[in-house]
Amino acid sequence: MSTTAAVDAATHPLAMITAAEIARAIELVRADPQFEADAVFAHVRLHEPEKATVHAHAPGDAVDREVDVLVVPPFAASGLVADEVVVSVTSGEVRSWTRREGMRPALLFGESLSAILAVKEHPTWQDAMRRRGIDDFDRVQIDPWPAGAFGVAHEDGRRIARCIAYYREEHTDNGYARPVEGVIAFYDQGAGEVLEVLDLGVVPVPHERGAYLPEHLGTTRAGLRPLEVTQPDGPSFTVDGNLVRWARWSFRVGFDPYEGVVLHTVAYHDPDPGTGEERVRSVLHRASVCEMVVPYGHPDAMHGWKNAFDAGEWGLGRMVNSLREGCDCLGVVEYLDVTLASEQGDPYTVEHAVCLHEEDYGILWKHHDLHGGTDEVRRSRRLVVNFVATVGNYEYAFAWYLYLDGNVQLEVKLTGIVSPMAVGPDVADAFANVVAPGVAAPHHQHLFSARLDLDVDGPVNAVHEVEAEPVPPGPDNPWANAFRQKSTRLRTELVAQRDVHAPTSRAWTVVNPGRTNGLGQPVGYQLVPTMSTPTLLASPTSSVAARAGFARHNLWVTPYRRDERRAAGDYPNQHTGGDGLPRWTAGDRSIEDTDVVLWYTFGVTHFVRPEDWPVMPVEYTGFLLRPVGFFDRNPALDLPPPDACHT
Ligand SMILES: [Cu+2]
Repeated sequence: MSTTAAVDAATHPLAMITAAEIARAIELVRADPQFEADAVFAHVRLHEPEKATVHAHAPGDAVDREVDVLVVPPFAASGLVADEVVVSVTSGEVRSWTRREGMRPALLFGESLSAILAVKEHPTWQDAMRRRGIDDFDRVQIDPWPAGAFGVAHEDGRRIARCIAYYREEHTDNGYARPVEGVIAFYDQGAGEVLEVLDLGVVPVPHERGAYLPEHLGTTRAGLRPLEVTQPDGPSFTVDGNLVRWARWSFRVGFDPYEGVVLHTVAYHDPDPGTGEERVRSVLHRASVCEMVVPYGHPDAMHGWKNAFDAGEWGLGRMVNSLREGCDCLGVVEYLDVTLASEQGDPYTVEHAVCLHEEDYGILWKHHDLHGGTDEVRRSRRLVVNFVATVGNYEYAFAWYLYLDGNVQLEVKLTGIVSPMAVGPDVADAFANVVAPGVAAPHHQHLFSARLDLDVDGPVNAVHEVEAEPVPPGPDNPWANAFRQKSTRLRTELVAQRDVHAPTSRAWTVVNPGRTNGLGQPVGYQLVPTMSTPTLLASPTSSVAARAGFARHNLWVTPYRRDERRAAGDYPNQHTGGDGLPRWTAGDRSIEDTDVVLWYTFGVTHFVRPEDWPVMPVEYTGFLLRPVGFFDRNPALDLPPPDACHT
């Protein structure tokens, strides 16, 4: 046993992982005889405790802290394997060490850096650059991409990346404005060598630099005066460790290398209408964006293979930004730092990775009584938990909102720079839109999977599909106007693979059959598709349809299993498909009166506009969870009128 300084005991099973816990976990892994010299660490994260452990925990209880370490041994020695290790940093023992044969971790940053250096030195690649008039390779930006699974010889038994290139005249140029079309280098990340350089044909490198930095644009517009958010008495929320309390809500903020922010134990502290006593009512045990895929819809050899799994192949948490006050977040802001591990196992902290603050959100409710002469208005306010991931060219800002009326919302803001292609003059292309002279952007989708472990007043829940059903005209419908609310119980997993249907306002309600409200109705929360959302457009026979099976339907429901965490499985990188939701649901398990998990696929189909260039104004997607019979009446009735309304 080593002599490392003791790890401070965590005070809650869901507390965020600390630098000391990471260091201790790595020390334990390195000391194990199964550890191979020069192995690297794809992730080091909290091994989330069992639900029962979380529920049983009382303040002051001892906590056994387990840490997940994904070890990637040197490729030459062990081939294509990943070792899943669980250690207890509390007891100082390795709890399990599981070798996963044939599995590839997310792309490793260190290997991506090696790929860039190796490609630039490769004579075939250099010749391809010279054919495009590029002699100074320092001005070339190389982006390694996850290669997908297409049955090409390079994939077999290897971890590979496809490396594509962009030209930067100056260091701070927008590289994406000048794609170097037609050149793909296949890089073997395990062996550390370039396997092949493809040259699909020369297209001129676009000339415009696609500038967006103020110093390149010259002038900025005038006329907008300061808009400041002031909260003279401070914010209405508190943060204690990772426990947040605000306006009758409480929850814990977790952070995962792939999912980014995870909300744990989201509960509403509901005053009993009779006694006024506070009842802590569970809504969500855990909520996150567990996977996402960006399938491109262009059929040519340069772009047809692009299907980035930005969570599972890169890591939304690994790509998190530090947020800046007054820029990313406005108002009285509290930040959470997160601690991650480098691939060498060293802990590092991303400061201000998550921000929390309140936003005014217009009117919450209002009535102007024409007869009685009263006029009542209440302001809506929301608490936001926000983080931003930069995945290469794109930015994704994930905002979880909690509201005063019991609503919970996830909004994803898509911005950054679209992935472009260079096009010759006068080339009509049905699969891409021109955004600048010589530059087009292939059509693509961004499809997210939210994993929502709802525990509505407890874990035992049932799921109903609810939608409008017009009634045929007849004696029972003499005005031919009638429509009823149709509610269909979803009883098994295969039946519960459902799609959004806007004409009938289809939504899904999770109820607790054992708990009723004051009106005798089962309490519930409803998943509402508030924005138009597609499913996967690629053919069911495509590689991406097999690998991102979750994206073929908007809704999936599974019985809770702790290790069913990521919609495309734990190892989507170069996976040939079928893992995750399609595999788990193949047995068509019962989802009746059990602990259910909803998986919601949502997103956008992006036909890129000129206005999306050179940097894209935010496009929004997301969904809403709202109480349906969870309360007996408007839970925001007791809000005080705004001070300014007293006159
Ligand atoms: Cu897009």
